[in-house]
Amino acid sequence: MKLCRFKTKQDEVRIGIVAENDSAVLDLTPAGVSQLHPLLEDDNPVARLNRLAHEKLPRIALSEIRLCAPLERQEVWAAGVTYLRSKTARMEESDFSASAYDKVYAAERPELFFKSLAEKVAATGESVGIRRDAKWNVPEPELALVMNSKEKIVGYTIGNDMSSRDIEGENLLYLPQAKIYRHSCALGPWILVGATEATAREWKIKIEIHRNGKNVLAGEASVGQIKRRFDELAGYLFRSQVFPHGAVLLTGTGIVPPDTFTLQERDGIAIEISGIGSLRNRVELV
Ligand code: DO4
Ligand code: MG
Repeated sequence: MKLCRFKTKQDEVRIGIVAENDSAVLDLTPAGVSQLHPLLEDDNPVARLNRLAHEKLPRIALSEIRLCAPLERQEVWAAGVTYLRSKTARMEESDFSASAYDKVYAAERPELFFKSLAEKVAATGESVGIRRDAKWNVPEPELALVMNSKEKIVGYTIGNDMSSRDIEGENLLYLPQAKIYRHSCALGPWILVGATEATAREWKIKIEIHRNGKNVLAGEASVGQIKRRFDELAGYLFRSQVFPHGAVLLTGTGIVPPDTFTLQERDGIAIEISGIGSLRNRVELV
């Protein structure tokens, strides 16, 4: 079951169930649902959504609405160096930080960092940013876990952890500047509710980057290559911490473009996760 936030032509934000092979949404407003939060906090969100889907609800074509980022007040966090490919790439990027990446990949405690406030997240169709003071900018296509306030993984969405690799490579302490800036995080297009970790681990993550009508980069990874279990990542995120509005956790990237590649203004980024859908953004200079 796919759950979305969308804006009507009158600019009203509503909650919907994505239906008919992703071509329409069922507007949950007449059923009294105006926020994601109560659905994500429900003891059995899948059963609740199945009941709602059987009610007589208005159906709106996807072409008639604008999808919003599928979150409300959740903090967005990210895990790093969860794929072998990410560890290798970061060790090559920086002599200075190489041993830190090597150690964190093997360590019991994962690397977790704050990524974004909910209101700063770009939705599908919106722009993602590359910093004007960076020379080497890349997308990081990642599976995102959607967790409620009780640490339960309720669903999944697609994330882009936009990063400036030259800033990150210069000094590990610059990580927040390499990772957290205007439009550095995109999430969407919606939340897939209820899949198990075993199912999610079968999914493929693909990225394509288009420039002036040409495909300039393509890459693929498998969710199954993530080294750590999802409940392990969630468990560390919630240690000595509370998330009253829930949290979204990006699970790390397994696709690293060649070192000669950097994003340019107006590039189109399409990230697809086989079980979820696709997240599409254009690049702007920020
Ligand atoms: O510490 C660097 C960031 C790692 C990261 O974002 C990733 O592996 O996806
Ligand atoms: Mg990342």
